[in-house]
Amino acid sequence: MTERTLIKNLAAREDGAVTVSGWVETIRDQKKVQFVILRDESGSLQLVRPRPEPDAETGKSDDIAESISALTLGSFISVSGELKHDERVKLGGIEVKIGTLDVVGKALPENPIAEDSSIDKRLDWRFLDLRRPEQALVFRIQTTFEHALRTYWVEHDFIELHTPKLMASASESKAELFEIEYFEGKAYLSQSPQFFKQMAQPAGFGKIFEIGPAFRADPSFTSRHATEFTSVDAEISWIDSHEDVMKLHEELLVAGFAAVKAKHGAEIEALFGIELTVPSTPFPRIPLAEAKQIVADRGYVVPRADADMDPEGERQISAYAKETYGHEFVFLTDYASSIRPFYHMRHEGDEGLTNSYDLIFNGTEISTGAQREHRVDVLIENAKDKGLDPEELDFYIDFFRYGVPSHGGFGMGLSRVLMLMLHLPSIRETTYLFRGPNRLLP
Ligand code: AMO
Repeated sequence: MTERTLIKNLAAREDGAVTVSGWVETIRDQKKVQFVILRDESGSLQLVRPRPEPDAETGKSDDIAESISALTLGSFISVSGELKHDERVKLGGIEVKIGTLDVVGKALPENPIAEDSSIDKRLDWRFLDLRRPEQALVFRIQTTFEHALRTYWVEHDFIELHTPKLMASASESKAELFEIEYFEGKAYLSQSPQFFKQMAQPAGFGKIFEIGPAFRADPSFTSRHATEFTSVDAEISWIDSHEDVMKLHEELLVAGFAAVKAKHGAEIEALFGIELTVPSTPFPRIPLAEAKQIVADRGYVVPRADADMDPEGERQISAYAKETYGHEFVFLTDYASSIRPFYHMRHEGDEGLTNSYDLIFNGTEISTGAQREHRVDVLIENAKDKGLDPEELDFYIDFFRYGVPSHGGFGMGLSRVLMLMLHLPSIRETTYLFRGPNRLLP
């Protein structure tokens, strides 16, 4: 391992010998002094070297000066030298005087992307795009957020699962299913861990979670859809209704946001200009039908009365929740059974509605949750009602034939949460490597 000090730790060190490593951000190759701004994963630093008098015969400075002159932007270098605190240095009041310089990975001179390059071009060169400090921050935030969720789950006795991503059938809409060759037959890429997270309930696991990939053959090019995304899922037994799932969901988000704010609040403010709010509980809850009426009263009519909220409807109801409750989150509840999957439990005494919800955050849906139908005869009827062949779903329906507790859960898109948390325009900015209808590289 290269012995190196992270740039962020230099300020607290005393003057003296250090080794720093990173990539070249800028070079000022002056006659008398050479300056290099070095960046590593923790910050940036000024490197300096007075240029020795040129050789009388060759007119050249020494080897180090020559290699500084030959440096290209983006090259990875390792430098040993003398750390010096000096208030006059604008960049953090410290600099390192170059003693030795090792060019470990030389970059081609032309950077294929610039700050104003289109998102598509930036994604073509994602590894260079990710060198921007705000991009690295997105993934530090993601790490902290996931860690906080896991900590919550572990402290509350959840079991972590890794369900298979190769499936024999669809778990969500058949229209968004990727079919692949599987030896002599066909298989499908998992759209959601839905069936297998539910299976943990008759298995007696009680409470489970998974953070894993989900695939949707969705041909759209919106800012919120990917063909592969990371789904955050939880499923719990012994619930009375979807209200219990919403409570869990709130607590998890509070834990996640509190951890992100505590660790990255200042950086988020500096790099994204956002003061992160840890949501208060309970989040507002509005039945979908009422939400549509509220939106209509604001002058926007959701195109189809029997359909889900559309993106503009989501923005409008979110604006309403912000104005009325001062809240960035809002649960829309009691979706019509006509627009929900067969496995959502329907209202006792009103078959037309389900014990389900969508969670809207800053104008966009981030999650769907529900109480599941666990009574096998009702489940079969609901499947038939949706035009599904219960025989095709027999492996799933078997889960309910040998005893199962009441249960429910939710699925939440990780990149969407981050996009909306940081007010970024697209999940392309908050997905490490975005996958869409026309993007499989890099
Ligand atoms: P749903 O299909 O609503 O529900 O998906 C849950 C959440 O996953 C995210 N998501 C997506 N993110 C990026 N690109 C996509 N193409 C995409 N599709 C969905 C969204 C969405 O809210 N099985 C149920 C969940 C459950 O009931 O437990 C399900 O998958 O943030």
